[in-house]
Amino acid sequence: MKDADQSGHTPVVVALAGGVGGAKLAYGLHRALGERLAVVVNTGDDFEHWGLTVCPDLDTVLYNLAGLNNPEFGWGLAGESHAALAMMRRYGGESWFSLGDGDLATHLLRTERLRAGLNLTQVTFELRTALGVTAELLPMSDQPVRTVVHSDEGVLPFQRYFVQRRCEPRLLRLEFAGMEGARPSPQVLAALARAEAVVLCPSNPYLSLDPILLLPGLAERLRVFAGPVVAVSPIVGGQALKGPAAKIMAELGVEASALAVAQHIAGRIRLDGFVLDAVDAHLADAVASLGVTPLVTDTIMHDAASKERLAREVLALAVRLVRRPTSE
Ligand code: FO1
Repeated sequence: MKDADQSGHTPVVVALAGGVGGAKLAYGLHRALGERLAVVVNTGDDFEHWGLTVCPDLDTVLYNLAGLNNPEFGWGLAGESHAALAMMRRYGGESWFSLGDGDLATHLLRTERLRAGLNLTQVTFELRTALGVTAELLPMSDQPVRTVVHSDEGVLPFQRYFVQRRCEPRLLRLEFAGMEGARPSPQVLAALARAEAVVLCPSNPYLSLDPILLLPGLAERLRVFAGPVVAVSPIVGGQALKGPAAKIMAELGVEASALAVAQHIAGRIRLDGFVLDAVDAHLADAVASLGVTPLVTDTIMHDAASKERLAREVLALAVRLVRRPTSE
């Protein structure tokens, strides 16, 4: 990988991310790369709420990159008030999804701009620019894809399953409605054309990464991508650092382990490198037997310094994995 691009606007790393775990590494990558980073974000979690278009994963990455996120939850804004939510509750309206007052402004503006005819990529550009985020922030597609959970309690739209039902119903299978008609946006394809490495952030492989990787044409594009493709495990010691990944894997009949994550991703795309936590060091040989170079390190990101340190280790792995011409 070359050093910083002199033109100043060309991202050299494309990161694929979902919610909180992905946003943490995206923050570290942003500190390391500045505007040489493009983050492609899952939109399968998006939904309509209070008549507004809400994009939880996009907003989680946006707020993290801008340094505005709630440090406790990882999603939402720091120091939020909830006056609108309280009033909605008094009216007997929908109050299961905790929208803060500041966050509400994001959804109001996004919805207004979408209704004015902009697409989600254009609106997201406006939002991230206004918040001073210099990395490209790209929804995976401008066509709606909606994650639908088929569970033992019936069919649930994603946020109803995740937030309202706290992932309690047993997951039978996932559906990504609209996937067949969706395409990676031109900006995503342009970012990949400029990129020298692709990083899969430690996001839920089933809920957050699959919607991106299953976009028609995306896996094929990654297959011919010349640079290294590196992923970071969201599973540490058989547990998800955040969210229901381990529970979902068990329900899908897959052992919740970093190795299973590597196998899952390597089944979708060409994977060159995989970062797993020191507590999972015993799985490194099995990862290597998949033809994937393992890197064992501390993957827990608890502050800005640890996010940047992990990001720099991931980038160093990618540099090591740049494929040399066979004559060398
Ligand atoms: N997650 C919750 O568990 N409860 C909430 O009430 C909630 C509200 C919320 C509001 C805005 C936003 O951008 C995200 C929010 N999230 C909430 C997180 C989000 O729904 C999930 O973490 C992701 O969709 C999964 O990646």
